Amino acid sequence: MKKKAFITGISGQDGSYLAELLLEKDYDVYGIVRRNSVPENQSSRIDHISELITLDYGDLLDVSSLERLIRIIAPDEIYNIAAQSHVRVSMDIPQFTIQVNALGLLNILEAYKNNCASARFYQASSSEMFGRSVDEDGYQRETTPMHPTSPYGCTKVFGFNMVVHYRHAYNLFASNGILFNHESPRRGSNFVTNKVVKSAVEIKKGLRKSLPLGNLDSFRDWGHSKDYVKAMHMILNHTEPDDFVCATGVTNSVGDMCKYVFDKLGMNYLDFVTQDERYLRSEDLKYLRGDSTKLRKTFGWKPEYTFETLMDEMIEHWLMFYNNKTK
Ligand code: NAP
Ligand code: G4F
Repeated sequence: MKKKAFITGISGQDGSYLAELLLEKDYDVYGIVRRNSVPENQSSRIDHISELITLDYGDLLDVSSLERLIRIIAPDEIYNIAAQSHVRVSMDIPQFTIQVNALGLLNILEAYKNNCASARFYQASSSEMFGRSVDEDGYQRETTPMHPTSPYGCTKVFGFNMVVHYRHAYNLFASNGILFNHESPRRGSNFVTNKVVKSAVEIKKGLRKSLPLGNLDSFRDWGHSKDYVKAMHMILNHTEPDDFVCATGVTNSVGDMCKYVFDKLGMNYLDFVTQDERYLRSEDLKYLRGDSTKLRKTFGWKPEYTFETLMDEMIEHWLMFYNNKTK
């Protein structure tokens, strides 16, 4: 019998790559999408697999939809990938972020416990939970204390702890992937990597003159979403429920990333990048570098993409996009 996977956030960056991976592994893939007045706007990442997956309307804030679908589908694996995932936006809409990421997580945990407790449950936890903490050797790992610096980070700490609590209290196979930043051509264009790459290509094509950014001095450990969804599947197919950091171990500043991208396009980023306080955060997380030794030792996971090949793929994507547009 084919395994059944239920994915919240299937229309997002990770959800779309995860759905592709699970189809390759011969799963029946189910997912929820929120009602949107322009459905085309939210299905662009999964249009190419729409005939192969089963989509229903659902929302983390609507317990009835979660209960009903989990009961009817009876999935083997539940991936809770959905979230209000933008850290800066969580400072503008903190209550909404907490409702979706914290109460929404509780809604789906309850729907899982009450309707399909023999399934396995994955929670999309985040390196943003570490916030101000860095271990003495300059890395964050499973044992690093959590001191989040945003409403988003606080919701993810809540979600992480609830998953651990439900695992112990109700004997559930519920696991956390603590994923560091991961990107791709499917990344929302208001996250810094895709914003920089898309804008740099637009500048190269004469479509814009400058690139306003916020803090250029923060460091992130950037990997590729395709590598990270493989880790999600490994974590859920382990012999026991557990929590794992997934990261490349390499960190670069936003300024380093701008330099790499503009250099690749034959430009000097200092000629185009400006600082705009609209993109500064009231508190920014300054430094992330993950130690994923536990994941690597347990499953043999290692990323196929480097920072450079990730950026190259994103640059290639936007070059092709604008080349096709002007044909
Ligand atoms: P994303 O591209 O923003 O996708 C988020 C998905 O969640 C979208 O499909 C979105 O649907 C859906 N969603 C939002 N609110 C929902 C709700 N109330 N009910 C149902 N669905 C809802 O995010 P991502 O980069 O793929 O990240 C996936 C998950 O990993 C998120 O939980 C994020 O917080 C976490 N994470 C991401 C990273 C990273 O670097 N990418 C790192 C660590 C953890 P709409 O399109 O309708 O909004
Ligand atoms: O690309 P970002 O918005 O990602 P951020 O805040 O690190 O969050 C992402 O990674 C988390 C994992 O650690 C996920 F949990 C979360 O869901 C999301 O996927 O910003 C990265 C850095 C920040 O320091 C920000 O201040 O880039 C800096 N930055 C500078 N200028 C900017 C900009 N970020 C954005 N989005 N836009 C700017 O103009």
